[in-house]
Amino acid sequence: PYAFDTFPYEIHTIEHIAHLDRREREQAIRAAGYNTFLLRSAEVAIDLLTDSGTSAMSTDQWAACDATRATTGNSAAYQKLVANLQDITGYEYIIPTHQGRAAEHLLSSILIKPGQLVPGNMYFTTTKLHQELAGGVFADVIVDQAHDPDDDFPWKGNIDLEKLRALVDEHGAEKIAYVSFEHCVNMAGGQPASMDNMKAVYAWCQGQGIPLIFDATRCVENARMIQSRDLRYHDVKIRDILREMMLYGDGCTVSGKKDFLINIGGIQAFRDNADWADRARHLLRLYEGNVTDGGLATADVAAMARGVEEMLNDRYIRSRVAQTRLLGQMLIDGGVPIVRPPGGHAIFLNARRFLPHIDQDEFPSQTLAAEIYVETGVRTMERGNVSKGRNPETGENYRPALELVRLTIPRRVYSNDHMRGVAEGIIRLYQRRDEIRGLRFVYEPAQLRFFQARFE
Ligand code: PM9
Repeated sequence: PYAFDTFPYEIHTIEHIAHLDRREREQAIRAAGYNTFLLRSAEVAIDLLTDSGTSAMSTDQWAACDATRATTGNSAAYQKLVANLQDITGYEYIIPTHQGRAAEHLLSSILIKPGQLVPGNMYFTTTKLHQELAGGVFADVIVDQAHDPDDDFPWKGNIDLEKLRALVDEHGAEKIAYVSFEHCVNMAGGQPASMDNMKAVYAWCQGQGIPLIFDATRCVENARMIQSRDLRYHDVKIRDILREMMLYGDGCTVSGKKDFLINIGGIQAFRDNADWADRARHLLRLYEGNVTDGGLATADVAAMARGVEEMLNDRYIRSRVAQTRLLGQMLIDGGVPIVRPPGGHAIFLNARRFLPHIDQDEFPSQTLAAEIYVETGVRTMERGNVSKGRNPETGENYRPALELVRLTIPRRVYSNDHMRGVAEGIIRLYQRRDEIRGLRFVYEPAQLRFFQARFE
């Protein structure tokens, strides 16, 4: 039967975008130290830096913001947020935080004893840093396919249970703080985990007495991938898929700035461990704000309470993931090397294949992000060895297998016409790729260097 299948919303307010000429863009990127993070937003035509905090909110969300009274007390917005998320996740303890890394700080402080290992399906920058600050050591247990940009395996976010077993055999279960399981793994290219993998890993962890905590930042996109790629779930609602996914964990951290369709906010949640929840609330009070707002204004809590309802709209999430796939397909058709298959929130260019003549010591991903800006006015993000940093023991730059540039699509912001413009510009750049030269540091911060680093 015919199904009406367009974006399930219309545009309410518009914002004009910049139009700088090429010479102005060259000046802007030089002034920004060839770091796209340091460009001024007014200099950017289409902003694909991040999908974090960049969603267009709905009229209902703005109305919910407007209708709240500012209070640090137990607001109606907080009550609604807790009720909604208890229903969606099945978890009892729902604790708002001001964003994802605040939840990571709480979790790492509670669950990690110095010297313990934290196995995870690839690292994320802030997650790994908080694990290390708590004395933990990250161990990568993602499937091998995730490190190969050309492998079309549909579940590149899966944990390799054999790698996890080997780690526990070698060190003992008591040496493992918890398993950190990210949905739609960001650094792997927005690649999902399968339902079977979540179920199997959780069952095994339970047998070993090891907690499993999700990074559910992009849980809805992961649910959509399950709906489209796993035949058994084709006719199952996103809400029900998500509820099943969350069954296979003891809790989660969330950066609400992504799938929750808000500009600021996060969550720390636990299934039923009252002790962890108590300790999280204690730390929250100490470092962030009230336990009913996590340091957020009540209006932001209200926007989150409404956002978690809207994210479950099947038509919305289908169009969201389809838009990302469309951009990926246009680039593939133009011969541009991208991480395959296209992920949920972003398309990742394979900078090693785009710029094979630039050595990793000259930062191919950083270089490509800067060149894309000059060519098109589009802002993208480096996700290669500048993000990965240096090996603390040797001081050398890491040389990760994945040297990527991320084209991250904000939710409900750009049309497919914008995607066409992005693809055309990058295909044009690809055709003159041999002219592109590398970069070197002129300023390198000690931690999370990609945010503030400058190059020439
Ligand atoms: N991700 C992103 O652009 C925002 C800033 S870091 C460059 O992808 C995961 C999977 C994330 C994430 C943020 C955080 C931290 C945790 N987990 O930014 O603190 O992708 O809300 O969340 C960014 P917050």
